[in-house]
This record gives sequence, structure tokens and C-alpha cells, in this order.
Amino acid sequence: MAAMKFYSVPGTPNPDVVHMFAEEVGCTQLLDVVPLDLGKGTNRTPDFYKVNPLGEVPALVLPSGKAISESIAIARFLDEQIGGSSVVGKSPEERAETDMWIMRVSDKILTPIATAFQNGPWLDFFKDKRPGYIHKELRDPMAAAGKAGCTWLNGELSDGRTFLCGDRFSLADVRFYCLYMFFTSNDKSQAPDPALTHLSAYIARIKAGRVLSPLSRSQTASCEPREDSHSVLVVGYL
Ligand SMILES: N[C@@H](CCC(=O)N[C@@H](CS)C(=O)NCC(=O)O)C(=O)O
Repeated sequence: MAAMKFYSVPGTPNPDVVHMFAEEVGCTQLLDVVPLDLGKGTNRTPDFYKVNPLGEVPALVLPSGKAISESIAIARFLDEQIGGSSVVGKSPEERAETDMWIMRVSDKILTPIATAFQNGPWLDFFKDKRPGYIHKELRDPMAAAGKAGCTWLNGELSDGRTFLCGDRFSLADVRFYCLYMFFTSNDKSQAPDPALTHLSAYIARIKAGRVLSPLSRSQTASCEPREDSHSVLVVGYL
């Protein structure tokens, strides 16, 4: 299969889900990366709205000409092109387990911490780009919900499993890692809680054993927020 146009901003969390997934399953050759610049707003032009009406990255243009967005949908499409992988799941049970963990950590952690971020330190950046979704009142309750979710996940991980789906490294780990690292590193008030030792050890295991995204590579193994973390955003933005 020929490479497909992949609109991306490497170093931002959702595009990095696809980059990390493609590295993991060995299909980077399918992606013809078209870099956009969120700071300059090249994702919010009439041309790009034709690719993704939400104006968000990533987006993949399929051989038929149809464009799809949503990092998980793109990863699943790529997975099918290569005949499937354990990362998505080799059986209906494994695939269901992957989806279960994608949804669990999205609902309990990733959506809350992303919402807190977008309505907190990056409210000015997002308020014109996502009209109707940005409300500063959301910041504190969403941050609190994200912390509750992290405490819950830490408890789950205390059973000694290696990854979310046990011994199997999955797309749920890829997504959790890319988004969690980004938001907790770029928003000091949402920095990882050192008391959540099982969560920190899980993150360190992923970092130690995987080909990581450009952003993820720049994080420290202990997942402590970087002193210069704000500069990551200046390059990347969400
Ligand atoms: N649910 C989407 C989220 C996409 C998303 O929020 N992308 C961010 C980058 S990580 C973006 O395009 N932000 C810039 C903007 O909204 O202008 C996915 O999984 O791909």
C-alpha cells in the first residue's frame, strides 16, 4: 500500500498516539507526514476544514480520498492494513479489552485533565478555536476529577500488572502515555502525584521499553514536570 497523507503536528498528544502506534507495529512507511503549525493556525484554514471539519490533528487521507480524523480511528485503520497486531488485539476478547481501557482512562482521567488544561493555562489559546467548549469554571472541577481518576488507576495498577491490559502492551497504553505525559508535564498544577507509585512505575515501564514520540522522548523518566515545560507548548501546542 502506498503511503497516505497524514496531517500531523509531531510533539502534540493526539498525533503522537498515531506516531507511537506506527512505530510500535512497524508501519511508519504508510504515513506521508504533512506537518501543520498550530501556532500559525495552518490547521484552521478553509482547506484543512475540508480534511477535518473540526480543524484538529491528526487526520489521514485514505486511498479512496476520504479523510478520517480521531487518533484511535486512524490507528485502527492502520492496524487493519498490516493484518492486525497485539497492540489493538489479536482476538475479539483482546480488542474489547483494549477498547475498554481506552474508554476507562479517557472518561476518568484524560478527558478531565485535557479539559482542565484547555480551560486553565491555555484558555486564551483555545477560546477562539473551540467556541462554546471553553469555560474557565471547568478548570478546577475537571482537574479534581482527573486527580480522582489517577488515584483510581493507581489502585488498579497495584495488582502487579505490567500494562493496562496485563502483559499485553496495547493502544490504550499508547494513548494514555501520550496524553497523560503531555498534560501533566505542561500544567504544573496537574503534575504527577509522587504518592501514586504504581502509576509512576507504569509510566516508567512504557518509557523504558518503547519507541516514543518526540514529545515523550523529551520527558524525564520520573515524569516530574520539566522546569522548561512551557517551552514544549510553544513548540507544540495542543
Ligand atoms: N479526539 C481527537 C482530538 C484531536 C485534538 O484535540 N487535536 C489537537 C492536537 S493534540 C488539536 O488539533 N489542537 C489544535 C486546535 O484545536 O486548534 C483525536 O483523538 O485525534
